[in-house]
Amino acid sequence: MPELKPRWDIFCAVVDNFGDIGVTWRLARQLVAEHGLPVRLWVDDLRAFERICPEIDIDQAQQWQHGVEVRHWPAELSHADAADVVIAAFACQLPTDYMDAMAAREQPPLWMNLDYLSAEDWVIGCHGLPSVKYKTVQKFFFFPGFQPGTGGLLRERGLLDQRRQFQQDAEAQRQFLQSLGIDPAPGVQLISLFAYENAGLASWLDVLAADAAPTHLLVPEGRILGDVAHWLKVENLAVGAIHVRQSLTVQVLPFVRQDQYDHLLWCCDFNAVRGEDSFVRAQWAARPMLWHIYQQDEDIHLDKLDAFLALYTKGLSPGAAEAINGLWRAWSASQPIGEHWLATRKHWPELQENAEKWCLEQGLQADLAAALVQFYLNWI
Ligand code: TRH
Repeated sequence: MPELKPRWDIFCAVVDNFGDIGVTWRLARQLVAEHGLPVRLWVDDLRAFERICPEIDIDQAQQWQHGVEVRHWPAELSHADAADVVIAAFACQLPTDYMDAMAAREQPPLWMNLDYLSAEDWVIGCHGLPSVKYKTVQKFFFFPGFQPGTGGLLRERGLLDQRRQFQQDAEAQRQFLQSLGIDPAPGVQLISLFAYENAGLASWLDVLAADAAPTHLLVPEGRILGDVAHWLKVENLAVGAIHVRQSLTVQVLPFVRQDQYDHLLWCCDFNAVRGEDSFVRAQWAARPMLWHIYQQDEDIHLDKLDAFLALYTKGLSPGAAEAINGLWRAWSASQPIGEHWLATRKHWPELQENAEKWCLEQGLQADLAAALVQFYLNWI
């Protein structure tokens, strides 16, 4: 008799932006592709999903994409049979009917809360601990992270080899960039910019424009475009727009599918990223980067920023560490970063090396999907 695979349900409530759906979609695909598991992904906002996966039919309550059963999670969810493993992403509240169905099972499911990513030390102590209970069903904390003892980071099998090969293949990069309408001048510095609104942007663009070396800045459609338009002194910026100011070429890109975005990061010399998922993907690109952290109440995000910086800058010389700390902190506080950028440029080779080293080190950890599967195997 064929072995019965445990069924997995992942619940994703889209709070805002694309991080919630970005992470859960990646995880669902990986559990199917690499672990052969039957996975249902419940999403309350299919429009957000459609932005990162254009094949999504927003009118379908049930559809299959990349082997994942995608379910629209309606306001009222009844008659759902509970799976063997249930993941509530980012502390989303499961429907009561569904929790009742979990409790009604003969063998209660493994129920986990997949938390937000943080480099803070307390995460290690809390990862895997029991959380609340619903009737007979125990919930567990599952924390992604950068250090041993955490749940690790999402990383598909073979991703780093794929990335290396692509970065060594100038023609593949040229073709990819061309497919997005990007035709960089030879030797130009390529930078991608994905960020929230940021008053500090103008100071960076001033410095890039005045630099002797040319820069081609690639800006996917999104929240930062207003600040870019303001600096360019144009009314609005549509996809495909290209503007040149002294040494700086600014180009607006469409919002592309997740795998294309990865390739974009791999092509660039420097990536400005935000939130959670693009932040991790830029680390896998192994190039110097800048993180616009998601702002939280009472500035608790600043602790997360400092915790990550402490790990990321550990092996750097004091000058390079100071430059990166200054740049990242100023950017996340929407302060001018022109001077910090110039300081950072002075340490470029060291920062490139550090980005490679960090990626290698992180790549040695078990990836998050494998860690979840292992958690389940230890639990049964
Ligand atoms: O969109 P975000 O700001 O998401 C945020 C964070 O996750 C934050 O922690 C969370 O609390 C909040 O949402 C609700 O940034 P993030 O996490 O980088 O997600 C963006 C996703 O969009 C990521 O999966 C990459 C993807 N993407 C594309 O697929 N194509 C693109 O062109 C771009 C720019 C991004």
